[in-house]
Amino acid sequence: MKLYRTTNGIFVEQQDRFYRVPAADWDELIRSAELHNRVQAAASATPAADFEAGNVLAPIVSQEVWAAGVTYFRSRSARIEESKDAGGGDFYDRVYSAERPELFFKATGRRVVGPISPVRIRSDAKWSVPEPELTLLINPTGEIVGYTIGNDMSSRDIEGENPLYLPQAKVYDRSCALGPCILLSTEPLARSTTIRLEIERSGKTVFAGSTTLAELKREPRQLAEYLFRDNSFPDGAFLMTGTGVVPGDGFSLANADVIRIQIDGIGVLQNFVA
Ligand code: DO4
Ligand code: MG
Repeated sequence: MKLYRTTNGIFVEQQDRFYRVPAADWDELIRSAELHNRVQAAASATPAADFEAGNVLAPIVSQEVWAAGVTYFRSRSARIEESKDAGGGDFYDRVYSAERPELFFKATGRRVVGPISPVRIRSDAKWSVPEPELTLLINPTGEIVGYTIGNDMSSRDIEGENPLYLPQAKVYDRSCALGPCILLSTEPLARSTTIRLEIERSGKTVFAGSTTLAELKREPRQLAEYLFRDNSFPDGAFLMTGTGVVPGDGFSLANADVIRIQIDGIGVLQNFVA
């Protein structure tokens, strides 16, 4: 079942049909211990005729967005390279193999955009990339209740200059995209699940790459458990699980680039830079 937040209410998609989901509001539904049962019940009513893809919003209101880093070997290597003048080799390598993951605050709902909307590159960054990431939706009790697609927009020159600049490289207006829906499931996704990134400039593909969850070094459940240690999320939280697709060092995003991220079983999140 895929859950959508739209300008016209909340809908669930099941077997290519859409149904309205009764709820006081998005936060109330996401907080609910009965989320799956309520959505399942909605999907056994009469299908709705008023779902429109153009009305889809980011699936977030009061949830915080956090992110895990250096969870794929590709990210470890890219970070070691970008931060070599700052002595980066050691700490990125150490966090890749440490038991404790790197977790950082990424965004509030206000900084997040949904599908088809513009993401931003920082005005003071010279090297910016999208990061396509499987993103967990975790309920207030710490249980993974669904999955969405995330884009962790990153300013690589700023984080590479000094790791203490990470919050500036990662957190700014429209630095995060989520959507288009929540794939509701408490089961882990298959390790063969593929994450694809395509970047288009003036109608031409300028980067394409992919990875699978088999390359993700950490278990999503373990990442969620670390996030919820001594930390409470009364409205639930999103946790991006890190990138395994990093364009080559010569590539930087430019204005009007189209970013397309596809994850098997969830769909496609498309945004453009503006
Ligand atoms: O350590 C810096 C950020 C890492 C990150 O965002 C990722 O690996 O996806
Ligand atoms: Mg990332």
